[in-house]
Amino acid sequence: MLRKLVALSAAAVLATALSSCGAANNSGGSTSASGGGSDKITLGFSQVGSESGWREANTKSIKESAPAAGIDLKFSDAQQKQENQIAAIRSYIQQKVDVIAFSPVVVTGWDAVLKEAQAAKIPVVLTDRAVDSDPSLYVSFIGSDFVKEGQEVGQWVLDNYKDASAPVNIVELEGTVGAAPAIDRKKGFDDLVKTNPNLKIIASQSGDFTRAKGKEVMQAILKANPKIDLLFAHNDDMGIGAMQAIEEAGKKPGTDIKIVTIDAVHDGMQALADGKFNFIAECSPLLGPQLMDIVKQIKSGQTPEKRIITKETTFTQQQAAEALPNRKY
Ligand code: GYE
Repeated sequence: MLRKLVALSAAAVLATALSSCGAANNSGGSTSASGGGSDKITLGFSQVGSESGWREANTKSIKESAPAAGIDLKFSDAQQKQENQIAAIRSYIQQKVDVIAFSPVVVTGWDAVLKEAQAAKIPVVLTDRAVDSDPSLYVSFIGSDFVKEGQEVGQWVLDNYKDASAPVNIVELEGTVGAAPAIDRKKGFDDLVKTNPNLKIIASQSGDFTRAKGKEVMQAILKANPKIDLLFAHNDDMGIGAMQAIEEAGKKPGTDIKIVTIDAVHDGMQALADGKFNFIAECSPLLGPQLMDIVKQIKSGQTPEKRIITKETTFTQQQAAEALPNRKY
């Protein structure tokens, strides 16, 4: 009996191995139909770009978790351009992938391509960032609550300046114009900070979520404003770019100008542990395993939850020093 079972399961393993071989050959050679008789799932993923440490960790998480889940991944990087993402999604529709997932660079302008995917009966999963399209056009949306992240930073500012008698001059470096995390983090932060009339946002400009832009924009803001007390950057990378601008202007980041950010990627956590940043609200990029689970649920006929919110925390300087050795990204 036992021997028979072993033989049976060995045959099953062999059959699976053969069929996934077939799938690998098919996906390598042609762009016509996916599957080709195999049941390996094909996922087409359109990434925003490679603008930040967060994005790098997010890409790594997706690229590693697909093969681990036995999913065939087609990946493309849109270089922060919506037209590239739309072209990538259209190409996945043509290739008849099983599921399409993407992290939308901006909130608006997705209706047409999402309707094309729906007409082709290809389910779409949003990761990380939201769209303003009708929710019936996608199956599920996994990612953070960006308003909450902005509020967490805003609350730190409220708490740390509650006794301020003189005006506190705040600079805000916003993310990519029209992107969900830029809109929501600004709302969460500004609405809280406005409740204390001593806290003044004297400049608020986009640094496109990159280090280079963060530095360039901060240089100009520093020239125009002799007194800046605090910088809120919508991500660590812009905070690090701005930190360099502050140092080059002869000021001490973390002391002369306090810096609060969002993400908690390695370089941001290092700056926080070093006393150059003052507070970070975490935004986890490790969405890969969850995305693969959802793809499998969809393919097995289950209905995944419509909105899955990532769990995250916040870090002070001391907490960053403690957490740094065990961080994965
Ligand atoms: O915070 C930033 C990245 O959409 C949550 O995009 C993501 C943001 C992240 O460029 O670093």
